[in-house]
Amino acid sequence: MKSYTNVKDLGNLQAAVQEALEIKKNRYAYKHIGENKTLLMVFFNSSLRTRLSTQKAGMNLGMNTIVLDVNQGAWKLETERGVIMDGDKPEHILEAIPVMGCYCDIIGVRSFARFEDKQFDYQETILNQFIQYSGKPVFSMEAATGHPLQAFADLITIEEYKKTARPKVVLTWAPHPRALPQAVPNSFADFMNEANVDFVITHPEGYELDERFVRNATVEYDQMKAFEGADFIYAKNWAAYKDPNYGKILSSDRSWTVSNRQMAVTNNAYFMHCLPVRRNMIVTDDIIESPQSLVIPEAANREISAQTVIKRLLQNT
Ligand code: AN0
Ligand code: CP
Repeated sequence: MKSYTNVKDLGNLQAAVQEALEIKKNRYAYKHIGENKTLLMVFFNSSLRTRLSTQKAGMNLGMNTIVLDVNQGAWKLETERGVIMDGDKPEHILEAIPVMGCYCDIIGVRSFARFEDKQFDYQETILNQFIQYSGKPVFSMEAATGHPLQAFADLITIEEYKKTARPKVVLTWAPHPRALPQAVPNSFADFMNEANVDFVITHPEGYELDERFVRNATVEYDQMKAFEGADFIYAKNWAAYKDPNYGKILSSDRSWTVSNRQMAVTNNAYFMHCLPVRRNMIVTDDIIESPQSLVIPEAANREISAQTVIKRLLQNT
């Protein structure tokens, strides 16, 4: 693997999940493959899980890790080519990226959608510049349109907890006070469409995701109907994708907050969320604290998904 930005980079997905489960059984089995190699993690946005789990994954493989928070202590970066740099940004990303590439062997990048320009976001301008100009293998730690380390961890979690060969998995929109990217639902859809699951997406009208991610999933606008018989409920907020509302909040309807009312019609479903989660906006306290909640096992599996990906980048397999 030369870079990791979406599900296709994993090749055979079932084999990747099996490899991850093997790594989970003995996460120090490959502790020499990263010896004298350096992992650089570049954050343009905040993080708790990705920062810790990816650093831990690198350490499990014997790597040295460096973390750069671009907005805290580094020079402010200009990202547009052709700009006369007479403003507040002293450095251009087109120099910064190859410089970063000099000091490491693999680069992880977190760079969220900005919601200023849909094309800039959906062309993955920042992530692709890292791929093009760093000279090193690059992986997404949530970029503008995807969060493939999260979705991989979610699939591993579903594999561990499923009780039937082909479970029903429902991705549901839920309200949130701030506009959030579509990266998590996009990648989740991408992975579920490749997995052996019955996949349903539910959201209010206007929240349709990019059809390149939705593909053959069933879209159901009635949340209660979508939840019927579900084995896994995956909650997430996202802002509108469709024009002319790209990046906007269209609904704050708290009847979409996942509670006992909707969970009652499921097949005693597990509850999933990538975290961080706003309680009583996305999900009630009762549901996230219930024995059916998988939010902590999902977070734990972030170490495993990251380790599987970094191992493949190190070995170029
Ligand atoms: C981010 C998002 O929704 O993309 C990160 C989730 C992993 N969430 C927030 O900014 C709250
Ligand atoms: N789920 C996830 O990526 O969390 P962080 O934003 O804390 O890294």
